Amino acid sequence: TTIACIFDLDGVLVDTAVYHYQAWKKLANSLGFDFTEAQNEQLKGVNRMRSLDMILNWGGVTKTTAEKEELATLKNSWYVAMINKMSVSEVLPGSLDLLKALKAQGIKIALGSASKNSGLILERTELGHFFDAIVDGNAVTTSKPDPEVFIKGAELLNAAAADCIVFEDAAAGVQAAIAAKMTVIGIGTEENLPGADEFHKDLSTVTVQELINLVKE
Ligand code: B16
Ligand code: MG
Repeated sequence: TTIACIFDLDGVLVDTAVYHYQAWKKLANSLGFDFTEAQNEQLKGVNRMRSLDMILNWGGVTKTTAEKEELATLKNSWYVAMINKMSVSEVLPGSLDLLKALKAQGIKIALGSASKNSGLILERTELGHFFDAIVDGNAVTTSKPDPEVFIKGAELLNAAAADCIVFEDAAAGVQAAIAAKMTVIGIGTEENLPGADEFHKDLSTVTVQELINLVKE
């Protein structure tokens, strides 16, 4: 078997959750309510408009569609200003080594992210050249837990779902990978990521041989 790997971006390859948190908090505060880190956890893997809906709901605030578009644009402008200053130092432990090892063995690599800002993040962190295919929030119509993002990634890599391994840090993303009938490595704990096939704290403990064995099973 030849395996193919599909990586989530935020929380797996880079740590952008802190920037999402700061930008959403600023927006919530401007609307007169607070936003906690626990709430931010629930937004992982969830797309921008759906995240805004959840936040407005927590704050007990109702907005029109046009107002929501404006609020999402405002939050994104703050977020983009922060990720614009990102550097290679913000690549999470083990990411670079695993990507290099996969490349060295000729294993195909795709991105499967909900973010519409993946291009800028990959550029600032200098990870873009590793990917044979990029599927992000600009390329899909349905959000995780829908499997669309991973199914598109596999198609672009010319890989069968059964040969694909997804790396995910969000419950919605693990569910999406399961729905796509792929093997999924949870970056986090079994408690937070029910249904994943294996769990790792970060990519530093993942080996290519382990991935090949997982798919052969
Ligand atoms: P943007 P991932 C997701 O990225 C984040 O986990 C989630 O918190 C964020 O709301 C979403 O991207 C959309 O991001 O506003 O930049 O389009 O984890 O799927 O790589
Ligand atoms: Mg993620």
